[in-house]
Amino acid sequence: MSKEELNKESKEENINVNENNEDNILSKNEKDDENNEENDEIEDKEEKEENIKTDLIKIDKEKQKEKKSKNINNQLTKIKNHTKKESKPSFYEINKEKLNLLIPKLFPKDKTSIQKSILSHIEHTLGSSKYDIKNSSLFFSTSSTIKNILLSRMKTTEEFITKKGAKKIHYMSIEFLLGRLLQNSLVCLELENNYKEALFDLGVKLEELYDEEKDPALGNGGLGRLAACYMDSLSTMNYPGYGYGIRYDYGIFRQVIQNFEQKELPDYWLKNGNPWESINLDTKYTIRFYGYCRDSIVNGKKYRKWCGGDEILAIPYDIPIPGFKTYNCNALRLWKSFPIEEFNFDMFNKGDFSSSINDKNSANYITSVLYPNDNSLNGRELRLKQEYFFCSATIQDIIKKYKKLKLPWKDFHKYNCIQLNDTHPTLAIIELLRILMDEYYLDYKDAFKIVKKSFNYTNHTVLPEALEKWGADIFKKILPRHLELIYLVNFVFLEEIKIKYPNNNEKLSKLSIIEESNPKQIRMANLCIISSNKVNGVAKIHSNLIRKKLFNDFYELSPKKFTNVTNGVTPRRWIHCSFPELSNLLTEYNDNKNDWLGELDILMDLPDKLTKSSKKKEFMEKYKKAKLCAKLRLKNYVKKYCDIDIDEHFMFDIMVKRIHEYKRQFLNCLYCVYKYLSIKKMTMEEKMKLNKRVTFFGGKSAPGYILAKNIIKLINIIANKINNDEEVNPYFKIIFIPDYKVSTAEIIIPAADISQHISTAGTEASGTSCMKFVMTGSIILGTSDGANIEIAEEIGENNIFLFGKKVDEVAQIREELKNGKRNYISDNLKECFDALYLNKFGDTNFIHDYLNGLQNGGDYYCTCHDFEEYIKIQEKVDKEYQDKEKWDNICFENICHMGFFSSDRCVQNYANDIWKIKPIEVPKPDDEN
Ligand code: NBG
Repeated sequence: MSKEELNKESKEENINVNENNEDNILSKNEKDDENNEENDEIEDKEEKEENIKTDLIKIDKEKQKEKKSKNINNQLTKIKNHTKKESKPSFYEINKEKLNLLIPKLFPKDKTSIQKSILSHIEHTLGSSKYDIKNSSLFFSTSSTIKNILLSRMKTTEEFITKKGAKKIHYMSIEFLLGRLLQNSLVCLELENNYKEALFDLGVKLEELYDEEKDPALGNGGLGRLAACYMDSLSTMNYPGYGYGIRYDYGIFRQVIQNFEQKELPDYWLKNGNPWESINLDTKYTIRFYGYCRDSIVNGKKYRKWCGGDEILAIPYDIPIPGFKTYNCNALRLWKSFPIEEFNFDMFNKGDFSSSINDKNSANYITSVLYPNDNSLNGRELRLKQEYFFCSATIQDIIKKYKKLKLPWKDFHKYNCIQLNDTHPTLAIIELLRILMDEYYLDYKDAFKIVKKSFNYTNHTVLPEALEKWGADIFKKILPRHLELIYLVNFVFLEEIKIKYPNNNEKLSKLSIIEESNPKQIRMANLCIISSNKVNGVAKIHSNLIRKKLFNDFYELSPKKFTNVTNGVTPRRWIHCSFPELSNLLTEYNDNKNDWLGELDILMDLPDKLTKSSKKKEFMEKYKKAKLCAKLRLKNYVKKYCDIDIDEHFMFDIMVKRIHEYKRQFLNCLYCVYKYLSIKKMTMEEKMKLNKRVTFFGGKSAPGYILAKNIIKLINIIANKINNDEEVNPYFKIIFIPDYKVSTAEIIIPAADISQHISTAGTEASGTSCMKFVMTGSIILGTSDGANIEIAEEIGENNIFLFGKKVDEVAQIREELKNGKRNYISDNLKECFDALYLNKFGDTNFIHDYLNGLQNGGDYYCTCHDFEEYIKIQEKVDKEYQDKEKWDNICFENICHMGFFSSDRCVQNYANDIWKIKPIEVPKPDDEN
């Protein structure tokens, strides 16, 4: 923009509108819109009138020149009225009667109609040849038959909840790790067996089609997967809710292991299309970046306006989210960025093709790639743009829907509740504030009241490196108006604090949204807490740490704001889909009813029922076989993808999660070193008594996280040595499974006998895979951290292997280390370190600096302090596994006591305590037969 234009733009604008008040939902801008529409109409009419006038005058001249203009005016009024009445009826109005008959019934249930429907999609949706039908097209067409059902249910659900005037929850998350959708959808619709049969009749195994689906891996780890589980449970529990996120073209990278190291490859999940989404071209929002702010005068009052800069479009892709055994089907709305104009034709015509598509490309970049970071911040400009992009689109969408209700602003929170899944969607707070103040002219006090009543914030980490902070300088450049508003929120808040704590600068600086560094930093969590109704942690211990440590000053200020909702996972995916043999068995012995999948607590009575009816033994025999199936599945997978043979009769010991220092894969790795060195020293007799074990690792490291990548390399080097040592490999093997993601988790988790969750106490906010492992029949070897603690409470301390320093002890050790106390290194640990220093497993020089650090006060995660206890508990595990019957029994009892960890319970907690929303059951839709 030229200087002149800028000056012209920045001149104060003088607008006159009627007195605005909060109850007046139509504000100036809207009135402007209406006025514009009215003006267009008037112009149209005027044009018509003009023509008619001329015609009439002609007639007049020819026939009755003496007639007065009065008559003409009469005529005109008539014609005017006539044009008004002539407005065209809508498509719906014309076809009202026919529509229900014409829209085909979309619910194929019997074998033939399922087959017909699939084949029709092959021919007509895909345009494939029936002479050469591949599994990939069968997958797409099968999914399309189901998507059709879900789409119409999704529309019915939306219409129904709008008609009922229900309050809705908008769940905002920058990640949704959905996993494959075909099987889950069939399970929800209770059509899995029907489809199995229909396809089998055509010579196709449904399971093979499941494998054709690419994982929509639009997340990093626990946070994104939790969002996906909550979407599933919201629909299942009939809560009116929407998910809002980003439709990345590239989700998390594909991990391959080359020369023992992680290599990242792009994973284009949309390569074969996505049968589940539908683009909604009727909905488009403009998103602005950069630009400047200026004053404008409305009704003699000064308002701010954000102008100039770049604009791009946000267009939604909707994915229907079915619930289990319900007609309710919510929508997950993922935004994709588009350029406002396709490309610059002028430049193209002048032959500058690459510049002509520059704008298009830079708009497309915004949603092209997911940042591959878990529990850490990547403070890049593009990431901030992604955050604002999806916040602005979401808030505009919520406002558009609310405006249709024609209700006053002050009631906004009675119809809408917005949950922030961590701080990444924080800008939604400021965006709502901005729109209310700058576009609807509410004053700050009223606008902020609405904001505060509408938002809630879930914290997912206490790790300082993961707490989002953004430099004020980058904000000023990209989001200048938002920066002004953040300063305003902070100013008003701190004024209140000054009254509450006079002359207390320390308090002010701790509570402030702004960290007074150079450049100034914006603390997103503080902004969230100040602007939210409720703040929650994700497990008891974590919520307490938030209250007592991380956000203690805020907690003291408003203790009631802080609450806990312990995480959970959906039993549909994590028991039924991932371990069908177990699921079918539980159903069989639950009087052939699978209601437990929708109400996990039902299983609580199963052990007693089996004992009473003397069926326990029979059941346990079948349970053993089911577990073997799961282990064989993993064995085959490992053979296929790692080319290593393993014995399914070994104990399967599994640790799969993102690689992170706090999760302590390194501790497990050291134990593997210790175990190897011990076996090497054993006599044959001693070896014969060993509990045979395969230790599995899996997980990705953030591409820039050097230490985590070194840990992956170390695991692979040690595994290579051990697996090729014939003195050791009959008793012990190590497998690193590459590219851990939702679909591989579904194969890996049910195969475990023991699973490891060994984070330093006080670091893992909750953890959710621990729940999946217990639900599918393995025992946890873990620390007193995150959800492990509550799992122990539910299943009993004797049914879990807990070890290691507790959270208070960790704090004490850290204090001592800080004060220069030497770290405790046991003889066993020293031996392991020495083996690594001497490169006994291969070249492990890359880890030597880390080892030096650990011994010299750098053991922040207490790996060395927990090592001896870890060895002891591992020995206990080996010993107890010898009594396989007892082991299986514990696993089964544990499965039956996991009801609390169903995500259905979680959404119920959120709904009752935080969102204050009620379930609304959608009746069977008209268009289903
Ligand atoms: C993760 C925690 C996990 C927790 C999930 C879901 C982030 C920032 N946090 O412990 O590390 O289970 O969130 O709550 O990814």
